Amino acid sequence: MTTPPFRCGYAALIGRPNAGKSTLLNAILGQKLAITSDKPQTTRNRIAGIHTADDFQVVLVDTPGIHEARTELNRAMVRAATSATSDVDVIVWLGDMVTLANRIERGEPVLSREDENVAQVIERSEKPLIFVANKLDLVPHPLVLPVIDAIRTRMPTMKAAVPISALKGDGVTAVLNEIKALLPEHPALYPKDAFTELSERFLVAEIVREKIFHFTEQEVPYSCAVDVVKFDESERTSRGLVKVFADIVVERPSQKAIVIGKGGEMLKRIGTQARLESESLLGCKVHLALFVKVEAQWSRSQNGLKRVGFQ
Ligand SMILES: Nc1nc2c(ncn2[C@@H]2O[C@H](COP(=O)(O)OP(=O)(O)OP(=O)(O)O)[C@@H](O)[C@H]2O)c(=O)[nH]1
Ligand SMILES: [Mg+2]
Repeated sequence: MTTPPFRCGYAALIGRPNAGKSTLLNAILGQKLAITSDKPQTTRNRIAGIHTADDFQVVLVDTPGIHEARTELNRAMVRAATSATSDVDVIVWLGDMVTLANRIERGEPVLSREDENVAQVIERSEKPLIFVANKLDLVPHPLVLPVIDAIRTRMPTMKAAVPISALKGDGVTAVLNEIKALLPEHPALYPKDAFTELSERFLVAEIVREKIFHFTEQEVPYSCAVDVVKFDESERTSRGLVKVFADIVVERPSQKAIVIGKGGEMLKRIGTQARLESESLLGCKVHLALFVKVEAQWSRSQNGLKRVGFQ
C-alpha cells in the first residue's frame, strides 16, 4: 500500500464582517488565535494560523470582513482581505446563514449587494472556492440547500459547499477535508507544533482590543487602537513574569472618558480580562499597564494606520 502524498498550502477565510471567519479559524486550530465579537469589523489585519495533520498542513489566513469602506482604516482592512486572496491556494467563503436564509424567507435574491462584492473579489482571484454556510445552529435546515444553490449558480466553478456551526464546532472536519483536497502536494512549511508566526506582542494587543469590543458600544471600539509600547521579558525566566505597557489610542476626549469609565472602572475591567487571557496565552504571569491617549482622527491618517500595522 502506498501512503498518500503530503499536501501543504494556504487557505484564506473570506466573507462579510461578522460571518464567523475568526471563530472558524479558532475552531480549526483548537485554540484561540483570532479575536472575535458580536460586532462587525472586529478583525483588522491578516491573521495566519497553522493547522497540521498526519497527511497535510494548511496555513489558514483569517481576514477582515469585506465591506463598503469609508475611512482610511476601513479601506486598509478591505485591501488586506482582498490581497490575501492572491497569496493562497484555496479560498473559503464564509456566509452567515442567518442573513442569507432571511433573504430567502423574505423572497429576496439570496445575495445582497454586499455579498456580491465578496463574490467579485473571489472571482477576480481565480482560486478554487469552498463555500461554508455558517451559523447552521441558528437557521431551519430546509433553508440551507436553497442558499447553497444560489451560491453555486453565482459561482459555477465552486468546488464544494459545507454547512457548519463554527461556534459549536460542527462540520469543521468536513471543511478541513475539502481544503486538503485542494492543496498542492508539498512538504510541510512549518514544524508540526507551529501554531502561528504572529508575535506575542501583537496577540496581547489584540486581546486588549477584543475586551474593548466586548465592553464598549457604538463607535468606541472602532475608534480604538492598541499599541504595545513595551514588552519586557527580562523577568520571564527568573520570576515567570512578563510586563506589558500598552496605549489605548482613541480619537476624542469623550471616548477616553468612556474607556476609562467612572473611577477607572471600565479600564480596570478591560485590563483584568485582558491580563487573565494574556497569562494563559503566554503561560506565565503578566503585568499589564494600560494608558488611554487621544490622537484626533488616527483612523484617517497614514501615521495612525502605520501604528496599527498598515503600511
Ligand atoms: N450561533 C452562532 N454564532 C456564531 C457562529 N460562528 C460565529 N458566531 C458568532 O458570530 C459573531 C461574529 O464572529 P466572528 O468570528 O468575530 O466573525 P468574523 O467573520 O471574524 O467578523 P469580522 O472580524 O468582523 O469580519 C460572534 O459573536 C460569534 O460568536 C456559529 O456557528 N453559530
Ligand atoms: Mg474576524
